[in-house]
Amino acid sequence: EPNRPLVISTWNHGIPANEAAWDVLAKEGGALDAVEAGVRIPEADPDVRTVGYGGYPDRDGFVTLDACIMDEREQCGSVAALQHIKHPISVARKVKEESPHVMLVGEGALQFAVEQGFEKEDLLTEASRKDWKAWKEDADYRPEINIENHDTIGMLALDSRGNLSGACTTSGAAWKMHGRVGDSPLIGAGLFVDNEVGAAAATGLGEEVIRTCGSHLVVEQMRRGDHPETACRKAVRRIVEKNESVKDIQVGFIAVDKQGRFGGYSIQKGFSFAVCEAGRNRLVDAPYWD
Ligand code: SD4
Repeated sequence: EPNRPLVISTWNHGIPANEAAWDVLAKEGGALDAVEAGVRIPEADPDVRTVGYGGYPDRDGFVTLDACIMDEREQCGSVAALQHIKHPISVARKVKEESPHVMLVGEGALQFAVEQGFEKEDLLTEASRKDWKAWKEDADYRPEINIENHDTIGMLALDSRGNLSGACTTSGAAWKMHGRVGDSPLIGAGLFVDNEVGAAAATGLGEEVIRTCGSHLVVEQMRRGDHPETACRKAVRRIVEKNESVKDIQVGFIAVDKQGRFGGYSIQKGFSFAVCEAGRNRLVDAPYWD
């Protein structure tokens, strides 16, 4: 018997996000609607400083958002370096459904969003502006591990019909260079779904996930028969092998397969993911390489 429906997402902000996704799944809604509804929760929450509204700006003070979404037909949509729109995941879905393209960036993505009826807003909250000002005092860019135990939200759902979808959304690395794009909006890096096999998502230092095609790698390992946790561990191992030292690098993966088995794995201690199955939502500490 496959274990479904099921939803899994990164970090402790995954708990309230899973609840919103579960509301959709429990009513026999589709995985795509579930993951969109789910990640919209941290996107709108000003206290989540790494996703959407209230997210940390880049080094020049601009909040620039990255997001992508992928469904059970392996159709996908993505936006990168998008400003002024609170729900980049919903713009990404519109790119998938209302444009002939997969990915829109920067000004063009904003233009498309406005055409689609999204409202332009100021996403830089007073709290994030203050932290940015404090950072500017010595402007030291050093990606920190597990900042406040949250980062990107990646979410994967298996619905009651057995279909898989995924979503990934972030404000990216705090104090990044203006124009920097991370792994989160890149299909195959921050997110990948193959409805015959499984789905995977990544969080952490995007540059490392991009250079290993992290989420695609996890799905391909599952295709070869690996359990989702083993598949995540092998993607972590690849990153570890490509770096002389991973002491200052954190990357975490989550994955779910077609049977509803799931798992996660990270380089460092401290990564957790939220799983909701049979209506029970809980936080799991991921195993790690160390
Ligand atoms: C990214 N994975 O943009 C995202 C989130 C992050 O440090 O800020 N990582 O790389």
